[in-house]
Amino acid sequence: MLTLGIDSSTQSCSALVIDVELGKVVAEATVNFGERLPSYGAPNGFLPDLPDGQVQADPRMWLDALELLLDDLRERCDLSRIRAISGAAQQHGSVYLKANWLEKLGSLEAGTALSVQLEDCFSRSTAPIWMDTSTTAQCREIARSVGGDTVVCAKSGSVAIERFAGPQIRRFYEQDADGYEGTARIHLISSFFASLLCGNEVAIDTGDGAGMNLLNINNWSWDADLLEATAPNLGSRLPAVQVGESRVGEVAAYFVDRFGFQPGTPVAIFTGDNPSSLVGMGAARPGKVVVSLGTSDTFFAAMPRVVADPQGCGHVFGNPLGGSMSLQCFVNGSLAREAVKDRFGYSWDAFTEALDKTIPGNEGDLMVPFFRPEISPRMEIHAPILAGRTAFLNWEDGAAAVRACVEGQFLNMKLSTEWMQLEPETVYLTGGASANDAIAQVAADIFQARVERLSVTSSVALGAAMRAASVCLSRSIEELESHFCSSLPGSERVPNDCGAVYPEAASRFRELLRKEAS
Ligand code: ADP
Ligand code: XUL
Repeated sequence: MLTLGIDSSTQSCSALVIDVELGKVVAEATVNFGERLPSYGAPNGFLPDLPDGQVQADPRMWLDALELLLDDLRERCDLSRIRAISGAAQQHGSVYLKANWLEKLGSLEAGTALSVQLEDCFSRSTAPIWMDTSTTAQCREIARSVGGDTVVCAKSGSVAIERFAGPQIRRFYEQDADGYEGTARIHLISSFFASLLCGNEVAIDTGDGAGMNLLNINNWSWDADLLEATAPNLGSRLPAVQVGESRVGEVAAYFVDRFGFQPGTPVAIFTGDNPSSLVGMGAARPGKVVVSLGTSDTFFAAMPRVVADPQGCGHVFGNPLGGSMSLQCFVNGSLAREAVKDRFGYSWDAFTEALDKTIPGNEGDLMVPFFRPEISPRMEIHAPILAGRTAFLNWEDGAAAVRACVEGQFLNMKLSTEWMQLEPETVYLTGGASANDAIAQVAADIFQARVERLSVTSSVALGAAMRAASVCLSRSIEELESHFCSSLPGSERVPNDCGAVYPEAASRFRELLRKEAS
């Protein structure tokens, strides 16, 4: 019995097929946007260097990637054997569609690419994604109109925040009123994909929906005040909201004809990449802390009760298996590690060697590794802050720079997530950089916790395949976790006794942040 999980992330689109009965991964495929679709001019999955902090991507690139992905996958696996499908996407990105989308969706023809058939359906040619920081004014306007950020946070689980879809929608409405008027439907990337797959309008789930500043987390429905504060008649432009345990349709004829899926294959609602990873890491019930080292670094956990971040940087999202989850997102994740790596012309092996040959605390060389504006904490800077020896300050010591970057990232993560009141004994690592043992060791040392990695590395796609099995085929989550969420033997990292090194480094780090902010 096979199920398919799809993950449309920032830099790539991936798929995982699992055999639910045998407890095995059957096939995997991944399409990197920059490598496979260079004509979209998005080497890291978004259009570089747009003005005013805007970060956007062409949604047709995501459609082409989905088709390449399914073509690759069908070479490895008979897609007619798939019995259920679900998926996830990078959170917060919004897709703007005209009224003709609703007609086109139901009449897609297998002979022509999705990107071509849907070309006329976009009322906004590029979609803002989670890295966008252009909406500070709109965040203020929304907060002011509902009674302040405390109210926005109590309603939506987060203060009004730049990358969330609501402020992005408001900016579109303000800057292009005609474009907004011509928009019949606004989807999140996850619900856009689910709608395509079903050939029908599909709801937004509570996990991804909570990343919009529009959903009330107390009753999981659109909040009338937030809708009104964001843009006129917004409610009529949004899909419905449903919980993560919803079956939302059957695979559309387009995918049956084009890729050989079985007609009638059920589809479970899609969610955000982080909520999906929560499931894929076997962490959907409270007790585990997950750190994902992808394009963004994220720190998240299922929550027994909802607590809000007093700094206003953290979030509460719906947990796809019920209840809620807390999450903190760090923009300066993999791209910051890559910036240091590339500055010294290192490979990942050389980067790892640099970590191995330097010592905890980095002999005092410390970095606030923000190469682009950060959101946890909010800081409008474009270059890292350094403190330490002269060679380090002058970027002449590659090894020290590498350690300072990685230590700075985990010190910041530890300080920024104190509000969640979690003192993990084990941190579960996932995402592209989690395979790196030297990075995992720094995480263990700074959190003073065991670090484990799972055998399946693509936790977002795995979570989607598991949800498909649970929602559409009634398989128990406990059983799925026991098959798919076991630790990779030998991958555990145990913390070194670092004495007062990191508490002291954390105080110096906090001081550097304080000075920069003042
Ligand atoms: P996303 O899902 O956000 O698109 P991934 O979780 O797939 O991202 O992570 C991709 C990132 O992983 C790359 O940008 C790269 O920086 C990082 N990465 C890949 N291999 C290594 C490695 N050996 N060490 C550290 N980072 C790595
Ligand atoms: C979470 C966030 C990112 C994106 C992309 O709030 O903005 O983690 O989901 O991975």
